[in-house]
Amino acid sequence: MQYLFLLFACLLFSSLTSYSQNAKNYVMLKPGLTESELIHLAANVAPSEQQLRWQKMEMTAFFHFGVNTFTDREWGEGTENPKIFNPTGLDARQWVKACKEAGLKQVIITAKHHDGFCLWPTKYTEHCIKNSLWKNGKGDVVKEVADACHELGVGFGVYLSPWDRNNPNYGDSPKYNELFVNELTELLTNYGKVDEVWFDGACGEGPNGKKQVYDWPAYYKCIRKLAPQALIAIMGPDVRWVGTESGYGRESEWSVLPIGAADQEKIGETSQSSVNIAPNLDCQKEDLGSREKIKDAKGLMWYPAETDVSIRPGWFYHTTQDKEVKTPEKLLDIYFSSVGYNSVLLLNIPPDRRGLLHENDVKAIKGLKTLLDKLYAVNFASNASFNSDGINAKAITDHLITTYWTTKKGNETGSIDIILPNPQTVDVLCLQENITIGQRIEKFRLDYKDGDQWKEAGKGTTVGYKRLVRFKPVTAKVFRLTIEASRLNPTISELGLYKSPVEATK
Ligand code: FUL
Repeated sequence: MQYLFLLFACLLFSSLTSYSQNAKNYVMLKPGLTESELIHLAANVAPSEQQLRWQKMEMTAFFHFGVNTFTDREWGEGTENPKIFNPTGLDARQWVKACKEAGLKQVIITAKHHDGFCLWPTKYTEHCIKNSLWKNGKGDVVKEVADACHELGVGFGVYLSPWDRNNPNYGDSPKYNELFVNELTELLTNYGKVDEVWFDGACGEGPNGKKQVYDWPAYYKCIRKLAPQALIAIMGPDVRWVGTESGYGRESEWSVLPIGAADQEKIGETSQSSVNIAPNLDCQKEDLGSREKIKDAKGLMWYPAETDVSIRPGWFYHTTQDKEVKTPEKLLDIYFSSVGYNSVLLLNIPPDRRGLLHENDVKAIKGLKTLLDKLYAVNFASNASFNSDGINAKAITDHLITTYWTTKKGNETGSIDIILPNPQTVDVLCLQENITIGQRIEKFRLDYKDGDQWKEAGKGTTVGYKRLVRFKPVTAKVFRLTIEASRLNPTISELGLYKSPVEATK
């Protein structure tokens, strides 16, 4: 049910922050553009440097940890006795190391969840770790996680819940906003480099509950100033919620989304050189960025999807769920439907009451890594020869995102024949576009030659940073990728033909 709150928040959300007007990650549209002019502009919107770094990580981790771990709850009320927070053998290095070994490139710790309990010794509330029994109140979980990340070369992010059920100032908007900026300031100044700030949209205050008006522009300003490298996710302008908490994103996933009239007005209220917005959109809609969706846009921005899902039924650790940890096979399926659907996976692995990732969870992420290593062990296209009506097909297996195959000027369709040295059995197609110059492909198909006949193996719509298509295993020597529709000359940076260790069920 929590996702409903995220949805609710997404619907309400629209705000401003600062970017350079020259940044390519958005464009404002003049009235009177033809459809083709608009589509070409859309095809040239590209990620910011931070967004590109983030997208390339593919898999990241969430650590939900706090008083709920000890009360066995998902949403604490803020009335907990801080003394209950007392992990018996906390080892944040174990968390980060296990993630790193599983291929997860960044972690996000719930520095404060809705209960308001802070996992760092903040000056601004007594509902925090300094009043816990753990390390006689001298501990700092945020520091231990940050230090482990910096030591092991893993990205570090913080989740700070705007909804705070403990703080007496919550609902007194200016006072709470000031407190929230103070909390952010502590997190962004005392823990070294922070790579992502994750703002949750949940708020369960009932109709007579406290109404807090969040000062998003002030929060963003603080982050941009203190951590310019950090992405602001979910209730923020850099990364959007994919719209589910199941681990399954959408097959047609555009990273370029429309900016509507209301958002455009807000842009007008800010300085010309430093504007940006998070569009007001319903993240759960099936289609967010097709031609139909962007045709009346007032602007366009790069706003990619993040797929958050827990490895267990709950976000926090509960002993009763030790046997409900997702299997490596299930996690692989999720990988195909998140990373493979042009999104970044944010996998929650909640530390237990000892302050460790549970053995079952570690085993599951290790298992996922083994499956991924098997999947990517051989790219059957890597020693193929290519025949194409376009340019530079040899770039599609060079592991570089910025070198790519494309079509001759003005051609929005094209094809590449992939001729393997020997017939091989494959059931996965991996495609990547050169998103550093934009997302363009709208429709593609993979065929294989069976005798004299071409037969379809798989097909899809959008590609973006990465698109994985699973199909029934086919054995062939000659394959053909056809780009059937694109917003501008299509690009393919990388192409892979693989055999999955687990066959698709559909
Ligand atoms: C939701 C929250 O209410 C859950 O507790 C969890 O933190 C999830 C990631 O976001 O909105």
